[in-house]
Amino acid sequence: MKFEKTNRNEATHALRRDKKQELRIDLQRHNGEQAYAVYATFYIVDENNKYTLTVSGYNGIAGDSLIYHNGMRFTTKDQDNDVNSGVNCATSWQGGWWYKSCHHANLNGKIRRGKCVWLSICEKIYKDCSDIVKRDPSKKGQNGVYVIYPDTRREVFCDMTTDEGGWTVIQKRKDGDVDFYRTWIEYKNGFGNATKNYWIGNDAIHTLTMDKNQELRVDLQRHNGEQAYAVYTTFYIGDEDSKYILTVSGYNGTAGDSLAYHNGMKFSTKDQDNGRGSGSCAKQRHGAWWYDNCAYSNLNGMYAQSALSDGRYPIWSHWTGWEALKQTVMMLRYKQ
Ligand SMILES: [Ca+2]
Ligand SMILES: [Ca+2]
Repeated sequence: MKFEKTNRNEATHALRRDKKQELRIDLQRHNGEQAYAVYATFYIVDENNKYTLTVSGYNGIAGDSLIYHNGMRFTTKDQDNDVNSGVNCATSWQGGWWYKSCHHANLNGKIRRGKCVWLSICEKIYKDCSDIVKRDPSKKGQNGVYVIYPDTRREVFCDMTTDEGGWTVIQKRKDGDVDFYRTWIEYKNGFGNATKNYWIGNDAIHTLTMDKNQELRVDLQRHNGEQAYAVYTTFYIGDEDSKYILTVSGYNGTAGDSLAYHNGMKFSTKDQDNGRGSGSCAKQRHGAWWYDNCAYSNLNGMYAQSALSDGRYPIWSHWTGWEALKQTVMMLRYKQ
């Protein structure tokens, strides 16, 4: 189905009512270059709910400029439902759209040379590290810090070498410079710095995995230098309302499966205990994780400068018991 200029939102809603439609967007630049974006999930609700947009499962070469609009209501020049309190985005950008503050995509806007209607093309905006490699193959093999936009602007480390590269690092620990014993809101938004020690943020992990088509790789290193890894063919977490509930399965690797125990668990922090056991596992284990009662893995635990043994440290028990690990990396990649 073509996605043409239209104000027939009722028809669009009716078409999407069964929530089983995919969306394809075809774009052409003034210089003739073409690109496309496909979304596995696309539907809007009825007028009473201002035609709120649900979109996810991007694939393509145009970049994901629509995810910015996910969850937004429709705005026209005579009805301002955007989240920009200063202006009506429809008036400012001469269109009708699921404006936020205001847009990354603006396909109903006035099309003029030099006016950007799909930001990820105009400004080379990438959803994740696999999007970077796919759209810019020269980055293959170039490990480092990149800017991506899974939900909002984030600096992350991209592993562009391991198993063909394209991995978005969501957790990284190299030393004790950054304190990981933090609050719910800090884990929600992310903290640290992309070169050495950081957590990308639970909202970002949710957005990155919401199409349920990501694999997870965990790389671990002991203080004596030994390394091991675990790969999971299925990894996604729910949104904040679900307490970022974890779904993980399909283990393969050398480290053993220390996440299986945490499958189906909610995330807990020192100030929000969602674990099923009595007491706060986040406090007992000095970290933040999908604790049950309590943990077989604890990669956000207290950093140790040597191979001390205690459940409060960053551990992966199926590999080395309660031995504090020196380095950890958790990273995601879109499954082909
Ligand atoms: Ca407004
Ligand atoms: Ca508890």
